Amino acid sequence: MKTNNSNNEKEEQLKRHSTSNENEKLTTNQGLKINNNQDSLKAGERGPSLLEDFILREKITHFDHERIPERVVHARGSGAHGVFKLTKSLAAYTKAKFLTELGKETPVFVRFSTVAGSKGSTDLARDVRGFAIKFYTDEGNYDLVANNMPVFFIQDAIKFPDLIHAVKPEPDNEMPQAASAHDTFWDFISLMPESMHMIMWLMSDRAIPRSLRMMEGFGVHSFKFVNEEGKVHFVKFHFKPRLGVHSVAWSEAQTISGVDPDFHKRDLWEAIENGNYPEWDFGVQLIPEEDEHRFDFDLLDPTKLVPEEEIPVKIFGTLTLNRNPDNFFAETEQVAFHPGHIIPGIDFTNDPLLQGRLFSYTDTQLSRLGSPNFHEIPINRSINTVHNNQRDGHMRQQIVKGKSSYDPNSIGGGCPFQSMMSEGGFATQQERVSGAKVRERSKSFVDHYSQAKLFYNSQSTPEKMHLQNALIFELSKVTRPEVRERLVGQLAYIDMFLAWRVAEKLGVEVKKLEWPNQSLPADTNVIELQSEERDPHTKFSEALSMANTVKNTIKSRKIGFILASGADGGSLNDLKTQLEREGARVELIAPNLAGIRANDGSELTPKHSLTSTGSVCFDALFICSGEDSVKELMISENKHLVLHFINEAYKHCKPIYFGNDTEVLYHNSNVDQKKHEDPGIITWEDDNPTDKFINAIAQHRVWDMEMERNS
Ligand code: HDE
Repeated sequence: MKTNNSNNEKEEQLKRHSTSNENEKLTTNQGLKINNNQDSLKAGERGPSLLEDFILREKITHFDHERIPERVVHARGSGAHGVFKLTKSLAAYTKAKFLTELGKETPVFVRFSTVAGSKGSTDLARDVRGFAIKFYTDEGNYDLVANNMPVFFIQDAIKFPDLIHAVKPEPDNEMPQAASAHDTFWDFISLMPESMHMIMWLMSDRAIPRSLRMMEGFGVHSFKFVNEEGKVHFVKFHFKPRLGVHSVAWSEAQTISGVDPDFHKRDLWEAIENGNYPEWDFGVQLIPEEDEHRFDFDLLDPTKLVPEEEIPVKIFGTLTLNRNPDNFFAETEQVAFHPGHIIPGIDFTNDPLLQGRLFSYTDTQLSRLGSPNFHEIPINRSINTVHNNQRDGHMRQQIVKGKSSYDPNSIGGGCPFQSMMSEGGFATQQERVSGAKVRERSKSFVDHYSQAKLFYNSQSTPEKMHLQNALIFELSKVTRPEVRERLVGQLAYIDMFLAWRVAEKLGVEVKKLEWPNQSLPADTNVIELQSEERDPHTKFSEALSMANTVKNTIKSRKIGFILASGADGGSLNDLKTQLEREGARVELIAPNLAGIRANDGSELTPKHSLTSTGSVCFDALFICSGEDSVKELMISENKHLVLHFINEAYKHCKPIYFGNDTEVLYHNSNVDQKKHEDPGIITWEDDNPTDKFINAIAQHRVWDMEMERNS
């Protein structure tokens, strides 16, 4: 039996397969040393190249085949290694060893992704994010192929190709890339009432995270835990980020897509390089098997969540990402997840979406990685040695000795043997199944709007506004009025005020659609609802709003200091020290990249120039003190760039701290008007400005001031 060394074992395993070219001689793939890598073999120095040139042919052939098909969905991804540590035993619920041995550390590889875009698309697309985790447990690989939203668009796997065809670029003109704002997506959705709960999540700011490190992870489906005694619990998996759940503004997301399309990838990479290891609390919602039918929705329906107020999430472990991959292709691209990779103690439910996924993932690896031996790629290898009678196939790595490759056999002494359950052999949990063979949807899956309403009603006022604006943005890109109108007709089932506001901007009417078995909300008085208060007739769940997330840390936040020569070195260094002590990162932004001499004679090196970055790449700004610095920032060449920087940060509700001597910048920017009411604006006049600045950054954004800031 393996112990806590499995973490090192996985690292060792990967190391065995990795090489470095440092101090090495160049060779062919056959290990032959090459003496000229600059010229091909020719008949005379100006003559034709020769077919004989095996070195040229080997190099070009390999290059020609460098690309493999990208994932049909989730093509754009970022990965990292890490460790899962169990802080509380789940032995009462599951026999999975990595969840029962207290303190046990299990190595993991995590891949985050967007769904719709191609491999080279922007990170900041409005989209669901994949959150796939491979646990290299001592009992075999366990994959939790999760998302950052707890529900899904469809209830049955047979609709998945339709959903994906609708959201992908349209077939005739291959547009738009990595965007749901187009006719085919909304045409499909407008005809799919079951998607509306997920649409609420997709139109919310959850779809434009500030960082992959600031997203929740959800297993989506109900799974089963089975303990040593065979007792079953339904389980929902959760990962809660220690830094809280935070997002960017939509107009910010669009700008980031131009300024830094690798924003999330870079953020994750840099955080890990800097030792700011992303961490999540691992939690579960547990429902005894006998309580399966106690809810007003079906636990097998993947368009429903279990409200945390009803079944609290209990925390049992920590997921930490602490090592960047050595090679993107070998690890992040070749990693192959599959919800069917499970271990004893965990089992599937009959969720019809999950059941379909159990087929899809191995199948897709065959076309993507090209061989049934994809499990032998180092990143996919279990830390247990694999023993079975499978053989051959493209690119087989393992050299299995012996004559027999069948079971039963006597020639090989009967090996390899099956394991009893008591020896860790996997046995599916027995479940009585009976019923007619039907192609039908369960009647218990029919309520499509209650939880969509629950989500919408649980949002704060700024979140509701963002959601509404996202719908207006997306549907304004839809060219067919009948599609827009049909979608508005769906919104009427969720919230009349929302439907009415969206309809108004789209120039369509709110016409209630008639769906079988769906009841419309009682006629709501639109005027009454304009107060934006929670609809008292609907339930709400605090856990669904990002307004209630962690807001007590500025760890790993990026603060831009805007300055020029003559900046006040003393105050700049004091603030920098305090922000860094709290875990934030400070980067200097100046008119150009030449060194800067501060007013105390110290030399400062800017990381960015005003033209090479944008306010969207920072969480907060400090406009540095120093008369000469401010004077230089105000010369005509710089002024519009600095003011644009400040005004854009202001519009996106970021904290801005104006140091001494910066009055002229303050007054020339848009910031002036409502300063006294805005906790995100700190100036030379404030008492304890540093504390106020730190507190404002911890709040992430002053979303409550958005209307004022943009009026
Ligand atoms: Fe996936 N999904 N999916 N999916 N999925 C893939 O597998 C599929 C679904 C998810 O970083 C593919 O290896 C079907 C739900 C993630 O490598 C493919 C259905 C959830 C990733 C596939 C679903 C997910 C994938 C494409 C409906 C959240 C990225 C490449 C029945 C719980 C994994 C691949 C990575 C990837 C099929 C629905 C999450 C084609 C048929 C629900 C995070 O097999």
